[in-house]
Amino acid sequence: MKIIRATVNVTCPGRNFITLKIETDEGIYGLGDATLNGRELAVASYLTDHLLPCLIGRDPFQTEDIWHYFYRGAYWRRGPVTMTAIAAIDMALWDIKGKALNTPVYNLLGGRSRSGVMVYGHANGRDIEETSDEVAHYVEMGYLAVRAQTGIPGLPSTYGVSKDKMYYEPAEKGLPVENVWSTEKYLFHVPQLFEQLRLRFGHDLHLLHDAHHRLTPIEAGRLGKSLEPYHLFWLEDPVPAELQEGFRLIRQHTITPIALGEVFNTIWDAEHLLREQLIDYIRATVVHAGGLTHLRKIADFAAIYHVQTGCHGATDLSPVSMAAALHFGISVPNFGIQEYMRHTPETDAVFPHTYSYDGKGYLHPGDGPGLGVDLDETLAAKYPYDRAYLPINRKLDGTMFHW
Ligand code: CS2
Ligand code: MG
Repeated sequence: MKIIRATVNVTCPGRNFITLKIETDEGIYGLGDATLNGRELAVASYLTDHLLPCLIGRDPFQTEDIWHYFYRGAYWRRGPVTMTAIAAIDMALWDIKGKALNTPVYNLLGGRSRSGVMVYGHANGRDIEETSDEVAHYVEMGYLAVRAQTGIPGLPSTYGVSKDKMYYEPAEKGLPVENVWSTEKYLFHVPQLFEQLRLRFGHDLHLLHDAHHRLTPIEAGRLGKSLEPYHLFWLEDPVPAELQEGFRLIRQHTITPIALGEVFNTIWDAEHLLREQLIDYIRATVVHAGGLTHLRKIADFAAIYHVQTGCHGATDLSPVSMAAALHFGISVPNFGIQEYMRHTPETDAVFPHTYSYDGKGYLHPGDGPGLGVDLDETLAAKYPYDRAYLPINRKLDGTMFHW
């Protein structure tokens, strides 16, 4: 079997998605997600202008050799653009392999290790009461785990609180929206949210929270300690992760589990964190961390240090990523949880898929060959690219901060 064509699809059914399609001489094709929210066209060009010419004529079964050809062969290694492009190629090759062998990709990753993939949804509200009602909505939908994000009194906006309740907003059209931030107001308010959630929902429901890279290690230690009575499933991205050893300080102050890594793109971003057991869940995802081939290696290394997977799954990752994530999640031994933000009906129509939510808190990848996702190119063509940016964030005094 040989690769005869590789093309990049750009579509915007409410938000921009980049999809790679790799076609073979036997009529089988595979899809890979190449979406990097807010920087989509950089990956589209990296694929079209640099990588895809090198793919033509190659054997699509050679997933390892092709991965290393583009990783080691690039000279300029790592980074979100490079690794998202490699991820898209890798996902598409696994899709082809599954279709050619007439088996779901999870059977090529070790087979099913569990009956379903436990997921968490995103509840958000302008205040604690509204957020709590949104958590109730997810409980009614059967979710066993819910992330809760609430507006902060005194701040006009904050991360994770969107205008609508089900579908995630960023990135937004036009130039970057400017948010304002106050760590002091945030640290004072968040424990009150989880106190109310535990009073209303009891202690069985898994509760998660995303600090979205905005604290210092000692502030994260303070927040983690203040949340201990509410035993969160995890506190996510407490601190920007460039300084991996900074997480040692958090560990000295709190037993609240830490999740990190949705912005990681290779194992090297997490090696120190994992080896020193400074985190409990690794969030690296199939679309930004080099595809299934590399994500398996990250998960296996993490397993040595008792770290479980908790892959990123926001709506800026396309249904192609979600499909691949579920084949990974149903098979990986040290599975923890999978983020699941529902796509809009428009997006689901562009990307028809076999994965499904069972109403009891679990997603299932489906049992068809390959990844079980497709791209309706005719429909996709109706949604031209529409440049959009993630917000930026400033402190109350105007200091540029982490979004
Ligand atoms: C967030 C993401 O889902 C999450 O945990 O951190 O929504 C993140 O803000 C976006 O994926 C950025 O594109
Ligand atoms: Mg996050």
